Amino acid sequence: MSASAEHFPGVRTLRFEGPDPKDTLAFRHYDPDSSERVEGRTAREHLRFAACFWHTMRNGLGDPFGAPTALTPWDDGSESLDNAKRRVDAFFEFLTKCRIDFWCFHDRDIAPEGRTLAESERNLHAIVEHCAAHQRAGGAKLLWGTANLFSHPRYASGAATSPNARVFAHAAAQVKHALDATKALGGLGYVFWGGREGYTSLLNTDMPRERSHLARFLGMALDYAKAIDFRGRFYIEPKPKEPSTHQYDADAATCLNFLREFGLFGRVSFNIETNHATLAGHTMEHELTVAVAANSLGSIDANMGTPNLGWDTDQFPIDPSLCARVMLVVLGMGGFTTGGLNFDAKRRRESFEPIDLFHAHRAGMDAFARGLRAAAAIRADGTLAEFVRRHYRSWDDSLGRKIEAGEISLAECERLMRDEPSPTLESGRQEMLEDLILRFV
Ligand code: XUL
Ligand code: CO
Repeated sequence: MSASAEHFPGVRTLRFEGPDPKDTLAFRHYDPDSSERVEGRTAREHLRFAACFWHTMRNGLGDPFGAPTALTPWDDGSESLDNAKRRVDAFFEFLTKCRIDFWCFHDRDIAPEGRTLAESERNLHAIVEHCAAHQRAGGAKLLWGTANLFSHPRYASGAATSPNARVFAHAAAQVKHALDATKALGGLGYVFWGGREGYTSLLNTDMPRERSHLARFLGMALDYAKAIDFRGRFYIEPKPKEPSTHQYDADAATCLNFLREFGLFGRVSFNIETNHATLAGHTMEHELTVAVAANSLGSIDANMGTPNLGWDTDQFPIDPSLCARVMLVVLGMGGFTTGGLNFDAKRRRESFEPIDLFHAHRAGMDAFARGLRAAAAIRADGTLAEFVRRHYRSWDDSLGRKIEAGEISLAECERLMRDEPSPTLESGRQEMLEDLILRFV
């Protein structure tokens, strides 16, 4: 690790000041040093915040109509290894000052791509060593790594699902290197997000063949992880579209079907992202609930979108109500194990100063601390869980139990019900329950 200059001069390590802070950069709700426990863990142990290298260090904040705006005084704009190392230095300084315990990366975010895979691997290796030195010196730990299999023109028609077998092989080699890097950094997980693993037009696409190639690719990665004794957990990160018109990893239910179809169920779990859930026409709670029901929720990409825009705006999750609904599901599954809350989020183009990185992450961290507290209070209060239990109580009677156990036939149902008056329902009380949640947020 180079004895580097300070890249965020004038920014002090963020502190907790409570609800009425003097400093706009102080935590109001998240106290990383508090020993107070909810459901057996401190807020820090529950929330496991991560920042991502790609948006934090590599996103210039350009859009299709305008040039990048982000000010990055530590970055000389070159593809040199020295510049890459300086970005890493700035990133770890940011993580420490922002009190963020974990980080995530794509291979090509942290290290420049070379002319050959061998040269790219050498670059990656050099930067991984540099990151490892920061980690050893007390810096953040690696939540997960991944490979960028979507930016380079060779991946225009997909990577594992490319019509070209040599592109598949190139991508496989890239994943091998990315897995080596993730293992070297002690990564707790590895993500597959299928940006272009899908199609833009079915006219030129052999969908069944592409899906089987994707399964083969995952299987090869799992085999390699075993061979190198990489113990991290594999996650698929579902998303329905963008950049592809249709992605094969569209949503959690689609991915579960895919994993079961190809015998991969139980070996790969999910990294669920809020803005991807809403792009799929679901709520985040829906996606999380589907994943948890299959015992497959690993980690979360924490962000939010602007629903009326309809694309992946990757905004910081600053809505405590949303965070409470997310944390209700996370607490319901007993909390994270290898996963955490990765801010896969970028500042708006207008928030271009380095200090905005701190404002944005701080706001997201405080919103999740509020969400955690609210979710724990909702669970302690018990009204919601009791309502749901009572709503389904007929299933605990003898008829319900027999149906659930498969001990009653269609003909027997007919015999029992034919002369009974039509059953009546009880109210679902949706508005009362929505309001109940708000009481705790
Ligand atoms: C893209 C996205 C990715 C993945 C990692 O929408 O979320 O950044 O998180 O490849
Ligand atoms: Co993501």
